[in-house]
Amino acid sequence: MSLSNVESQAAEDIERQQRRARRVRNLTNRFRVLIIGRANAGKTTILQRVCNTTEQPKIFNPEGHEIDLSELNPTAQRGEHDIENEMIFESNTAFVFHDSRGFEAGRTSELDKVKEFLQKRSTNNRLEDHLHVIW
Ligand SMILES: Nc1nc2c(ncn2[C@@H]2O[C@H](COP(=O)(O)OP(=O)(O)O)[C@@H](O)[C@H]2O)c(=O)[nH]1
Ligand SMILES: [Mg+2]
Repeated sequence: MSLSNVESQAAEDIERQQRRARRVRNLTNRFRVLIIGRANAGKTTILQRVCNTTEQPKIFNPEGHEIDLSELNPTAQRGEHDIENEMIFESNTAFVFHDSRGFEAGRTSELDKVKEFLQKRSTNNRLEDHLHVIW
């Protein structure tokens, strides 16, 4: 394939992805993103950029109760990285994020948790509960 072919193929792929993203956004007002990466990789920072904000995210448990991250205790620390929790920036509630610290070599528990999470989300009836992006 020539370079220009590769470029036009890439442009087409982007266009298709954009069309798909628009379709999902028309169907639901909550765009749900799972972000996976090591602690301190810069996940929260990247999500702030996506939402064009510098504010700290708010974290809610699956029952919708806010988790107070100002208490720097082990429970709050865990709360921030529990994949089940929802993370939102108040200035841009169109996005809902889930955070996973990723899979370290030799540890399968985190991977199992993500697999189970994906399985559960994909079989949910409500589109807004589905995951739309895994990053
Ligand atoms: N040098 C540098 N530091 C970054 C970058 N992105 C984030 N950081 C810093 O890395 C630290 C961890 O970032 P954070 O977004 O909290 O990571 P998370 O644990 O993956 O959510 C913070 O002190 C950020 O300011 C980057 O692109 N370059
Ligand atoms: Mg973070």
